[in-house]
Amino acid sequence: MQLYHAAASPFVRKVMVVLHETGQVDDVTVVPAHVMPLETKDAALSHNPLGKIPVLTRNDGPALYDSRVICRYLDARKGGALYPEARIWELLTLEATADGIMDAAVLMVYEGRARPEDKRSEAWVEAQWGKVSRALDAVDGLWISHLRGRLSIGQIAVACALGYLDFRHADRNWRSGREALAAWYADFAERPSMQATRPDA
Ligand SMILES: N[C@@H](CCC(=O)N[C@@H](CS)C(=O)NCC(=O)O)C(=O)O
Repeated sequence: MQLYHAAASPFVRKVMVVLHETGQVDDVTVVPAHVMPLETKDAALSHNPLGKIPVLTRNDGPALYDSRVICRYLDARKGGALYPEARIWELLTLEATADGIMDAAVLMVYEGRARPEDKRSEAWVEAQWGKVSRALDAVDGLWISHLRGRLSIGQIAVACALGYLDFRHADRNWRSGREALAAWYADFAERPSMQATRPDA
């Protein structure tokens, strides 16, 4: 299998953490990808018409995207422990919440990098941060109990979202007023799978 990859992408990191946690790192060859909303040439586009990464190519079927599909596929290959049936809808909603944080945080970066300066909107950037902030409050409150206990895709997704906030939006100080979440992340970030996939390493 080949994984279209960029170390800075929190969505790619989710997949990499799942590969580490399920013992499948050696089953995948990493292919560097250079994607941006205005990019039309990267090879990832030949596998994903949306032009986004991660993309996972397989020998026995069509390429898979996006990160939610790839993570579930990889986990299913190893027995499905990251998606326990008893809590499946809650975990998938938690994963969607974390992915939403990543979506908004990535769009904030694109606003500064991909859009010409005179067309950038401060109000739009702040509205994206509003989504991040509300979602963080929900994870720190409503969802915090789901971050405890056995490893799940919900935990991995939240950790990758928080890692991205540290990487790209450290000045926003997401930990402020969210002590429970900050304490949980300090612990989770020590896992070898998280250390091996740090975007700033
Ligand atoms: N929902 C997708 C989102 C993936 C995504 O937005 N990836 C970014 C990199 S972090 C990307 O490929 N951006 C290129 C673009 O938007 O054209 C997933 O979970 O895989």
